[in-house]
Parts: sequence; C-alpha cells; structure tokens
Amino acid sequence: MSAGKRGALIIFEGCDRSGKTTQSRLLVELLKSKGIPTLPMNFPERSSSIGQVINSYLTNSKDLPDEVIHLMFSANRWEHMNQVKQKLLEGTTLVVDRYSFSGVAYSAAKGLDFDWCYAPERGLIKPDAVFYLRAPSNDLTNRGQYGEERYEKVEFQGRVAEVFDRICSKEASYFHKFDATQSVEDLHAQIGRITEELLPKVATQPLDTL
Ligand code: T5A
Ligand code: NA
Repeated sequence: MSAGKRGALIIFEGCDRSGKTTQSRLLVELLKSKGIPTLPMNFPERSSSIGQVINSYLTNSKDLPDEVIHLMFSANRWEHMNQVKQKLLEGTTLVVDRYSFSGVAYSAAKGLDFDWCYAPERGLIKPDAVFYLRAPSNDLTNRGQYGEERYEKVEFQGRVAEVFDRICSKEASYFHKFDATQSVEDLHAQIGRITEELLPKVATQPLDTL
C-alpha cells in the first residue's frame, strides 16, 4: 500500500459460538486473496502473562473477583495497542475476534455498572467496523463444544446479548448487526461486500479512539 494509507480495524463481536471465528477466518482469506495486507488477531490474547491468567479463569481453574478479571481483559487489549497501531499505520488491515464490546457485555451481564465497565476501554483504538453476529442463545447451544467454558450457559448468554444490543444501538455509526443463524456463506458474502467498500474510505482517515 502507498505511503499514508492505513489499514482498517475490523472487529467481530457476539455471544459464544455465534460464528465469529468462522467469519473472521473467511474474511482474512478473502482480503488476502485480493492482495490486501491483512492479519488476524483475537482477544483475549491468551499467550501473554495476563492472557494466561485469563485463560485459567475461563477454563475454571482459577477464580477472581468480577472487577479484577474485567480489568485484566482490558489490560490484555492495552498491552497489544502499540502493535495494533503500528500495523494499521503500516497499511495492514486487522481482523479481530472480540474487542472492548465483549469486555463490557460479559461484565455488565454479571451486574457490574455499564459505565464503570466502559471506562478502561476509553482511549483504545476505535474500530472502523464491528460485525455483530446476533442470534437467540437457544440457537447457539447446539453448536460445537458449547458448555465447556465458564460463560457458556444459556441464561447468562441471554443477558450478554442484551448488553451487546444496547451497545449496538449506541454505537450504530460503525456497528453492523447480522442474524447469525444465516448460512456461513450468506454471512460471509455480506461481510465481504461491506469490508471491500470500507477499506478505501478509511485508508486516508486518521485513527480515532473509543
Ligand atoms: N470475554 C472476552 C470477556 O468476558 N471479556 C473480554 O474482554 C473478552 C475479549 C472467550 C470468552 O471470554 C469472554 C467471552 C468468551 O466467553 P473466545 O476465546 O472468543 O472468548 O471464545 P468463544 O466466544 O467462547 O467461542 P468461540 O469464539 O469459539 O465462538 P465463535 O468464534 O463465535 O464461533 P465459531 O466460529 O467457532 O463457531 C462455533 C460453531 O458453530 C459453527 C462452527 O462450525 C462451530 O462448530 N458455525 C455455524 N453453524 C451454523 N451456521 C453458521 N452460520 C455457523 N457459523 C459457525
Ligand atoms: Na472465537
């Protein structure tokens, strides 16, 4: 990409098993096939020391107060922000599986205050697009491996979805909501089209923050 053209920050959000990993992989493949420099990322990024604590928490081998794990998820994003910024400015598009909105949705669903949950996310790089995969939690329980991690309970996922819906209406200018019960191919076609229209538009826009 020519100098001055930045990559896009594209996020996938949604409840557990809504298809984020499937769709982010397909989008990365599509963009790469068109010669667009693209990298996948995901949060939580479980390999750092903070990420390892998050992993033990999610797999139920470690317990932490709700506030503490919330701040660790946020810190896990902050520890990767320099890298995110550098890649975007180099012209690389990042396709990211979960971001701040998961952070807020899962913690607020436990009963923590919404604004308190959002506060540590302020200042992180603002996404150019969020693809929000929405489905009734009952429709997601029969997808592969559901139920193995801490948050994979139908009732809890219903509350998470309510918070995602609230964020989606507040941040409507860059959120794109999809019915996640559509076929993998149909979702991918819509997401691919929006992304291809988006990339040239954001390439000359400065990075913004949440
Ligand atoms: N969390 C995360 C927080 O609490 N705070 C935070 O700040 C962050 C970042 C781990 C947990 O951490 C929480 C949220 C999570 O509970 P994770 O590692 O992203 O987050 O893992 P999960 O979301 O639990 O699970 P997945 O990410 O694996 O689900 P995906 O990626 O949404 O779904 P995917 O693509 O793997 O698909 C699941 C199954 O459905 C099928 C797939 O083949 C697969 O079997 N599938 C479809 N079936 C029918 N129709 C479609 N359209 C389908 N698309 C996929
Ligand atoms: Na995933």
